[in-house]
Amino acid sequence: MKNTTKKKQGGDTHQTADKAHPVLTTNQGIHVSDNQNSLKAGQRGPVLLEDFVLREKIFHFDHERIPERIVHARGSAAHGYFELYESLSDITKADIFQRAGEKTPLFTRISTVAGGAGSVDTPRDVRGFAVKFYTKEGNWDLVGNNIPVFFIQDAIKFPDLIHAVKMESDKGYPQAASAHDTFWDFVSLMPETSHMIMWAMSDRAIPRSLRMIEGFGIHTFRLVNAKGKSTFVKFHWKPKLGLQSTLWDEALKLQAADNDFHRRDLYEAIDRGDFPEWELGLQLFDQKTADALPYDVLDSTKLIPEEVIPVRIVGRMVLDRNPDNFFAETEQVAYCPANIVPGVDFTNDPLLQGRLFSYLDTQKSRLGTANFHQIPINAPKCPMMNLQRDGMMQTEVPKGRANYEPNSLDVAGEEAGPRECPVTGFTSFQGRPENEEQGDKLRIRPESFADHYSQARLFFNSQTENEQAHLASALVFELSKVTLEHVPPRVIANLRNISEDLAARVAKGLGIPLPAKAPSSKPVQDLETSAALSIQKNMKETLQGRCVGILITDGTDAAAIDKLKKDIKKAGGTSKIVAPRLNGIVLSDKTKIKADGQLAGTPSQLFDAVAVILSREGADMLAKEAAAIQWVMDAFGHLKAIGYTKEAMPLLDKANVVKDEGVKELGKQFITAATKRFWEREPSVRNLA
Ligand code: HDD
Repeated sequence: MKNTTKKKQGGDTHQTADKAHPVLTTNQGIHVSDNQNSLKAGQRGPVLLEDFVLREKIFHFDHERIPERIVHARGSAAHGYFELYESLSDITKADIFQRAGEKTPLFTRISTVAGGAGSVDTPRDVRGFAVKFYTKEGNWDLVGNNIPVFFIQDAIKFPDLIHAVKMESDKGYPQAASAHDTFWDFVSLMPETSHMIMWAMSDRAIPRSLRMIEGFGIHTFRLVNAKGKSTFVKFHWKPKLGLQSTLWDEALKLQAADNDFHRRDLYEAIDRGDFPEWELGLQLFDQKTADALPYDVLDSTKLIPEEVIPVRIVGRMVLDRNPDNFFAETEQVAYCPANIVPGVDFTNDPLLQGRLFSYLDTQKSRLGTANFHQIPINAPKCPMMNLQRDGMMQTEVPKGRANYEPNSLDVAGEEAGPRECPVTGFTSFQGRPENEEQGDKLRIRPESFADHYSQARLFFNSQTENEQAHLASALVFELSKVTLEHVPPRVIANLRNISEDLAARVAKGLGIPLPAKAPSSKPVQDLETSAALSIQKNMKETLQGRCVGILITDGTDAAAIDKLKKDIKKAGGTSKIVAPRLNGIVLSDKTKIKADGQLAGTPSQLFDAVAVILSREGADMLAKEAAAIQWVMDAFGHLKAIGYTKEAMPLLDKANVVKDEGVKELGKQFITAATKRFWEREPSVRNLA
């Protein structure tokens, strides 16, 4: 289906005269004689309406865009597979979890939430993490985020939340940013957002790479085995490259340096065979355990710390193929939390229940037809047949007249169509204890959802000192953009329930008095902290998946570049050469090389660590070049390792680089340093809240 330029059957008639290319045709298959000029009445005459080649081309172009997703409009995706490590047949009958070593194809899309399809990759935002498994029993979509909790508890608040965070409806800005009036107004009035706000203001929301984020299914789901026994489950994706984020100043500068930083990073990694990998982890627990927890497992603003219920690793996801076509695949893919397979089931989480309605509905309008499941990226890879018929853009051609059942057409020798199967068919789990509590119809939040602060406090207290400072500074930044003066005090009044220290730091950062504490409907508990919630405690000291920028210019020592590149490669990293000129850099041995990036367009925030290899003349020259000074200064300010040759010192001095643990002469020590960030440098380069 994909190859629209394929040859017609029956010989060579679809080949151009030079035989090098297939013949260009209209959508009706008519050969096009001239794709450069429209049909005119005479040489300089008007264009003729009868030019069907022109009309078809322009008309098709006019309709190329479809409505973007109302949320998660900007995303990047890849094909891959899931490989199971061990059979889970005792826990679930889902076919995908039966046989160790078996691989299931999948398509994963990672997205920002608030920005439009053309917005940048690196705003402060939650990242969507959606996986479509093409299992033998049909498609299973695990549609999660990179944060294990959500802003709200009930789906009825979702349109309000999204309206508040998206660009303000009168002004049309800000794009892809939560730092504005309406978002914080909403947050300040909705204490249930407290926990998620801690995550969204933490470094989780400014990831270094899509390959270095976790994914979470968020809701409590169920796994059901062949005997009908149910086990609660929370799904986790753990990146093999470890967790890593950027600093806020770095993220801001990345927006200017490369709008497509994450998309490019994912694409290039897969393209060079450096396939991103995540392990699938399960938190499994029974009803008794759920009942004993001090929070409700049906409440999506709560997580279960890994220290309380460990994450059992059961398989891995490898993304090993870029999409062939962005629109056909990444744009048209339609995930839906309601797509589950036998052996997986929902719970009564009211946020999940609302989601089960929303996705199919939005997709019918976004993709314009009830038949969007026929689009190749959405179609299951197992047999699919039913009696649904017709509708816009129907591409199947069902034979016969069996579009209803029961029918007895087979008695007359006709095709009778498919029938239900009680054995393999999906059956809903029976006996949810939550259902037994049912009584009157109520618009109410359960009392067990009422503690909005204890887990927010748990998150804040689980962060390192740096991370807490980043979080406080992020709140100061965001609230500084709020023009409604009554809103920041209300936010801080809520923060006082989470941490008095945090509230005081934010008030000080904004220069306003500490407001009275907001009332809390439940006493706030001091829950045991969880190291798993910190990024810094879970970063991997590695060059794998990381890139070192090497700044050179004319006269740079050729052997030094060569050795450094080899050392980086040996450590599993990649490197890119940056120079003031792209072509014809003349090295010490008079060889000429081409750089990977020109200095002005390749700032150091694009790299995880940097090296500066210069001749003395080169260093003196670059010490007068603002872009070079900024390059080094930013690397230092963003707490990165800096490797240097002695001759490069004039540039480092000009950039005020202080020789600390992260600043090393080129060699082994630099390679080790390049695997880390130097948090201890931060107080010397930045005043944090
Ligand atoms: Fe949603 C898209 C994740 C709550 C309604 N959502 C969407 C995507 C992700 C999530 C990753 C993008 C999928 C893709 O790449 O195409 N959404 C979540 C998570 C939630 C959540 C983790 C809470 C735990 N969402 C949520 C609620 C509603 C929606 C409560 C509505 C009641 N979400 C949508 C949607 C979208 C969507 C409007 C937009 C485009 C689409 O579905 O296909 O239906």
